[in-house]
Amino acid sequence: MSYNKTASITAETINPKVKIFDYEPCGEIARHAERLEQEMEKSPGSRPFPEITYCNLGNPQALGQRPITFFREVLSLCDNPALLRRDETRMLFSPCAINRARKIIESMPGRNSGAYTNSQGIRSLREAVASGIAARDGFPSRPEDIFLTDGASSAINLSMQILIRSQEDGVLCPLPEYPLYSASIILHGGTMVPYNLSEDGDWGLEIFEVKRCLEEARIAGLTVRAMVIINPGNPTGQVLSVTNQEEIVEFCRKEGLVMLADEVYQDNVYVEDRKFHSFKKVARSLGYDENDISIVSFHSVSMGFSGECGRRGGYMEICGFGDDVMGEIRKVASVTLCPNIGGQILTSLAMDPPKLGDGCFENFMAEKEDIRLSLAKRAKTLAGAFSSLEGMTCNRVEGAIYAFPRIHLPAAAIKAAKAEGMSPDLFYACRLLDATGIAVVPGSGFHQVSGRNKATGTWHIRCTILPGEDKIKVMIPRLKEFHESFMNEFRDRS
Ligand code: DCS
Repeated sequence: MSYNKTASITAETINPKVKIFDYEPCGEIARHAERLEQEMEKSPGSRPFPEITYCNLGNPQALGQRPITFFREVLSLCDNPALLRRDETRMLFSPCAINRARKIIESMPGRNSGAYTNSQGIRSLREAVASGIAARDGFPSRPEDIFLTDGASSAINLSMQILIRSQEDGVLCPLPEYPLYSASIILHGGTMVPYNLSEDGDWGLEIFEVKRCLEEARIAGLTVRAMVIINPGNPTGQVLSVTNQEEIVEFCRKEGLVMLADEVYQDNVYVEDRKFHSFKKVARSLGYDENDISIVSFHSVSMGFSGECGRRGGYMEICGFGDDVMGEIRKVASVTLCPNIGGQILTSLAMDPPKLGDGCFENFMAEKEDIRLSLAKRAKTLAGAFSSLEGMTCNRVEGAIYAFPRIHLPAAAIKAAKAEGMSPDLFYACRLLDATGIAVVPGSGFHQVSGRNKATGTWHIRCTILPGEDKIKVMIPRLKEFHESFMNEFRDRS
């Protein structure tokens, strides 16, 4: 590869913040998997497995999840309104998709899906989202408070942009964390203040731990401005209890922290004894309104039953900021002109889906429930399979789309990893990929091992539960066979 050392930008002169962060779900293992895939294309049969199973990303449709018919029908009609004037359309599309598409087309600038829209998103689609939130929570929601965004990622970045003034500003984030947070905080010049989730307590959030981290950060001179909570959790898969959520709300309110509630997995809950409750609902149920607490909630069409992550749709709802601040946020949003229209449409459909009495309600519900039930089955099967392996323990996958088992690696494996200049979990993940074609993310990619973390020295992998049930059936014996041979190779022989 050629490069120019005298170029006006080099690895030495690039913005140093860019070099500090890493983003492991698309990192080392993903690159290695792609290399293997190319190699296998060139020489089929060169590896002892037929294909790469990409369990490193939460990418539902890449792993076989089918899109919801109603969503795709509405999207196609919005993109091709000429179809609405043709007779065949009534045979090919459901009447409720046709009606919804007509309504949406009416509200698009120039009745065209290729125009810039309001920077906050099309008003009628924000109304749909607000009405969906109100129906979900039983508390009002206003379209003025909704920003439609290109996935939750852009909303999270925008929040960091407006919150972080300097390195002295801190943001509390869970560990293990979803690494978008550390990346975004670093890029915006702030300081991440990690708090540990408790693996022994089903990855629950212990408020005394958060308090300890907040106090330490304040002593170190930081102004802690916000607290990130991911519920259901990534990579940890826990669903917080309402009591726990109430404690968190009380804590943020007393400490004057903005709550950044990442709720992108709200439709991915699999166990009977846990239910998703939005933080806004919990705060309102406690009697707190926007004068008492500021909450920014994030949601997305990437996960859940829609799984439309490549469409880049999502929203944030901002409650408890003054009008002047909202004006500044609108200005920041306007710099990128507008979120993409397909994502806006999908977000409105996911939050305001067909209702009982609409022609396609039954079909929509059947497709949605099919996906949820199958994911629940896969969550249980994979967590069970990991737990059954020697030296592995895996907490219940209550929600989200990942199993996060802990591996108790033999000392010889840790030594071998060091010799290769790798962290032990990366070493394990590389070996697993080479032997089975299964790509997972090493736990250290979620910064689960930090200097302050009492779990230092624990090793994990994150494996998505998204491969279809048939694929999982094939994956598990391969996983077992690999693990046994790995443990035999490195077994402590003291
Ligand atoms: N928040 C959480 C907790 C996430 O897990 C993700 C995606 C996002 C936000 C951003 O999603 P969108 O921008 O697509 O709405 N999680 C990635 C992951 O960990 N693997 O694949 C996707």
